[in-house]
Amino acid sequence: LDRLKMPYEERISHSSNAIAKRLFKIMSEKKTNLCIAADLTDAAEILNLAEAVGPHVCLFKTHIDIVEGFSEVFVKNLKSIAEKHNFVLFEDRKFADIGKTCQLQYSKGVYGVSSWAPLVTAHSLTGSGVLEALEQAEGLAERGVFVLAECSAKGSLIDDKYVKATVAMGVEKKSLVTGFVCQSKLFVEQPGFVQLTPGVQLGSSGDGLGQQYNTPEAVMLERGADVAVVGRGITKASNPAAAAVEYKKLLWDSYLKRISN
Ligand code: 5IU
Repeated sequence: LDRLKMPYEERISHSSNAIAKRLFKIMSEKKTNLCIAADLTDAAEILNLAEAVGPHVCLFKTHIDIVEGFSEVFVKNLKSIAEKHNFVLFEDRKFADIGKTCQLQYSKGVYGVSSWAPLVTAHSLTGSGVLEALEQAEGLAERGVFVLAECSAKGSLIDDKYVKATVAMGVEKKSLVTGFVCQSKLFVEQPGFVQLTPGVQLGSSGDGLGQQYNTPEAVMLERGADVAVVGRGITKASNPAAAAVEYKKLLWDSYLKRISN
């Protein structure tokens, strides 16, 4: 079984996680494997971005703690745009504490992430108790976690042993784990898991703060991405909707090329 050769819709039956199944279905239906990193700090601008790029993305990735103007109404509006355009809200929280603390951070506090984001990220650093805790927390009935296995930043301290142990930990918890955030083909024989790869931008190799970029073709064809994350390549474009269409097309064409040969 090689996930890289398998169409997304065929992978639904290989997954044990409700959000991975939903994601594969959305990707096949909308013909997009683009995740937008909506790293804007103004709540109204985030909603405008969601309306503009919504038809072209499968995932809408937020860092809710950078938003100025957060409110219950903001969440309600974001949820309704997600429903209208059929994409999944994804809070990139990168949980990294002991399980109990992560559980509280996920479900309580100002943001109440577990009530509106079906998908979040977590580090494996503190062990599988984090996954256990996120699974048991109150919140949406269907939920998924992307476990962070590799980082796009220059000088990341993650080594090979950590990467292997992370994938093993995630595979053990397949009811909850949607997939892995990584930069290379780590689990080609596990078609039920999704590879999410950030660090994608055309015409730039980095941001001067450690971020390293690859092209859409490179992440899809050489690095094994299933879903590519694009932030500033779209948000800083003069026309974000047009940029989203361009990235969507390049990513989808690369996917079609990959499964056809
Ligand atoms: N992100 C990365 N690299 C990683 C991980 C997360 O860039 O290895 I893990 C996040 C950070 C940001 C988005 O929210 O993905 C990338 O945004 P740009 O395309 O603007 O660099």
